[in-house]
Amino acid sequence: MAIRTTSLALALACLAWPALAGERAAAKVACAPAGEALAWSCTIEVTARKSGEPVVAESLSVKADMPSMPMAHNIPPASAMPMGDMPGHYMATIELEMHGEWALAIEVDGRTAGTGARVRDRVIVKQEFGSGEMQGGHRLGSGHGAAPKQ
Ligand SMILES: [Cu+2]
Repeated sequence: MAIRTTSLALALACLAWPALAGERAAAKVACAPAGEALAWSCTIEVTARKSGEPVVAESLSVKADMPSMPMAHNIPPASAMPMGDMPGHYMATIELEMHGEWALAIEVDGRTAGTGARVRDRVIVKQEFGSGEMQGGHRLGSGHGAAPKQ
């Protein structure tokens, strides 16, 4: 019973969150092999969901986990660095432990480039990581519609 009450309180807190926090974030992620096995170099583009403005982050981290293997991996979050003078573009190197589908939890705290609205959010982006070349989460040169699941 106590657990039920807690989850209800959390659900209400989540509903109230966007109003308290200003704008929510959207993220686009593209990853390429970084040279070492299972290391990936990812570019992350963060925008405010409503206005579409780029988000200038004070902090931005990426935590990778495998949706199909809860508790199997515990990879520390990687911090992302801003890319040159492109507002809203960041770069992070993530080191995974195996191929397959990973969920990247992108935690961002910052402000939009134009109006300076506060953006503090957590965005989950799922990506398939394999040995082939990828773009936008899809394998290139694959004859099939979807990459095989493990
Ligand atoms: Cu795994």
